[in-house]
Amino acid sequence: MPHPKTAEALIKCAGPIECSLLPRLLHVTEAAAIAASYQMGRGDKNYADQVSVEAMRRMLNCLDMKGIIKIGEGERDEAPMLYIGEEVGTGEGDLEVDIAVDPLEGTNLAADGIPGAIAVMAMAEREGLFHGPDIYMDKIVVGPEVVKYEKAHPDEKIDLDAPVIRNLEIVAKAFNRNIDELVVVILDRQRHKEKIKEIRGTGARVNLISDGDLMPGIATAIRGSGIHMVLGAGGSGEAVLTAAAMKILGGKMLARLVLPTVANGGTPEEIEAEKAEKMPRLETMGITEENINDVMDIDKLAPGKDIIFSATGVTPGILLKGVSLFGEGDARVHSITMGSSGVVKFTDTIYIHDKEKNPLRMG
Ligand code: VTB
Ligand code: MG
Ligand code: MG
Repeated sequence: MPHPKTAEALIKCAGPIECSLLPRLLHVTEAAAIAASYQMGRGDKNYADQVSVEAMRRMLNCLDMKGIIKIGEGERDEAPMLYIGEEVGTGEGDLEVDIAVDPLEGTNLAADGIPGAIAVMAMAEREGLFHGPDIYMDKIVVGPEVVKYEKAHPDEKIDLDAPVIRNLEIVAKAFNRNIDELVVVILDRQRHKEKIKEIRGTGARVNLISDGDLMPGIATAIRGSGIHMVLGAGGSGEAVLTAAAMKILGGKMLARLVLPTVANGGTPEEIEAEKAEKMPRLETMGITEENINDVMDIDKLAPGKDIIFSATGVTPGILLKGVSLFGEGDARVHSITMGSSGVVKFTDTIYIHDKEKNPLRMG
């Protein structure tokens, strides 16, 4: 019998998806990131996106599983590949998995060669990931320290609708520090103007970013990252991917669907037009005008018990380095992969075709 607290015990409690697919998931995001990296800084975000989608799809189709894309590149008629509902994998074996992908998260970042672009995906057993519509989610993301604090103080809970100061007070107490020592990450968007003012009003420090609030969300669950909270509305797919990682890492996340026209202050006509276009499809997913505003917690966003997650850096970011290219396809890539058992791997992979021409290198 292994000691219950050893890595051996963790590995043995991994579910079938984690056991069979976690090592392969790494290859999938690595391939997408390397493909994207050849397009880095070339100013063509659509092409960068396209090559990562193609690479991710090719790799996914090598995996022995019956996979269904639940969060993907869009509806079938607008996305030729990795569309919502697409079946991927060889179809061999017993594994039935639901899949969330963002082959190039931060297409602008990649196209402009600036930090924070990643290739990212998650998998779980059927119905293990919330598969909502491709709209926005408003969210709040914090790390496991806060979960621990809430357990000890049941009256003090992070609340999506509470004033930012209330939530930051809880985070400050959880970290045993002052609010002005905390950092909140939020997308730099007009729709967040008031929220940014409110955060600054608490004395907390703000990290405004142009794109890519998924890795900052994950960073809230990693001590030493210097990020304590992520707030604001962004893509719902990115939010579910964040939730998959936070479920594995034991963090907390609350989120609520919101139509982009509503979040971005559209006119009543624009809001009505978006509702008319999107509500019928939302209703087929059980989302109605009555429940669209419900707050979802991590168990609703990522209910799976056998979740796996992988992200590979395209350009350098807060947790991951970018891709380095050594010539003729040889590359070095940095990733984080993790699974529900509790394993978190930071990997530094080198792919070399010709060892004489490109001997293994330290950096
Ligand atoms: C966010 C952010 C993404 O889109 O989801 C954002 O995390 C939301 O879209 O990196 P808007 O640009 O409409 O605000 C990204 O910036 C790009 O996918
Ligand atoms: Mg995308
Ligand atoms: Mg994206």
